[in-house]
Amino acid sequence: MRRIYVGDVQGCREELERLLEAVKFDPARDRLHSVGDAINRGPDSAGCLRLLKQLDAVMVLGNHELHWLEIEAKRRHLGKRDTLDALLTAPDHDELLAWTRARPLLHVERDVVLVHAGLHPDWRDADLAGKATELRAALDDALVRDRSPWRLPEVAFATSVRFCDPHGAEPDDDDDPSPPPPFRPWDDFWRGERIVVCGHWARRGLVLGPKLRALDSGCVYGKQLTAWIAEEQRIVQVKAARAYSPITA
Ligand SMILES: [Mn+2]
Repeated sequence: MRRIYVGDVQGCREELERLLEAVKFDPARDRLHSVGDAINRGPDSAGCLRLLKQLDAVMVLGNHELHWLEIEAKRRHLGKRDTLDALLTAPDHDELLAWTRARPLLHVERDVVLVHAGLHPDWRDADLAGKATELRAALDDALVRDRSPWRLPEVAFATSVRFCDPHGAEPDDDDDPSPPPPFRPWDDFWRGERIVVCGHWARRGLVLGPKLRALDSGCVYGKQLTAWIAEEQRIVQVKAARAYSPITA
C-alpha cells in the first residue's frame, strides 16, 4: 500500500482529480490522506469532500472544516470570501457533514503524524496517540454541548498555528510580516521521531525537512497542489487551474 498525502485542496476538485491521475492513484492499492482544509475559497467544496469520502481517505480537520461546523451550528455566518454555499445546499449535505464531523484532529501512524497546522511544543511524540484521542473527545464534547471548538486551545492550536514561542504561545498578528523573536515557525520547537505531515501555511509554501512535510503550496491561490508519497519518498505537484492571486491566509 502507498500512503499519499495531499496538501490543502480548498475546493479545488479538478486539481485533486488531476493529482490522483498524476500519482496513478489506485484505490485497491493506495490510501489517500488529506491535511484538512479540503473546503472553502475554491469552487467545489462539496465535490472535494465527496471524493475524499468515496475514496475512504484519511483526513484531519482544518480550520476551514471547523469554520463550516460553526456555520452549521449558527455560531458563525458565511464570510465574504467563503465559497461554501453549494456545500450547504448539496443533496448529500447531511452525509458529507456527518463524515466531516467524525474526522480526527491528529492522525498518528507508526512513522508519520498528520495534523492540519502544527503540533504544540508541550506535546510528547511518544504520547501523540493519547493526544489524538484526547483532542477528539474534547471536540466531541464541545459539539454535543453546542460550544465552539475554537474555545479549546489545543484544538485551535492544531488547526491554526503558524508561529509560536518555545511554550506554544502564539503572536497576536498573523504571519505577514513575520513576528519578531521569540516567535518562530512552530516546527522549530517540535522534536519527534515521526515525520509530521501538515498544511495550512500557503505563504510559507512547500517545506521539506528531515521530519517535516508541509504541503500547502497554495493551489487555491493559483500555485500548485502537492502530494507526498511516503513509500516512494516522492513529491508530485499539479498546477492550479486558476490564475495566481496574492495569498491572504
Ligand atoms: Mn488552514
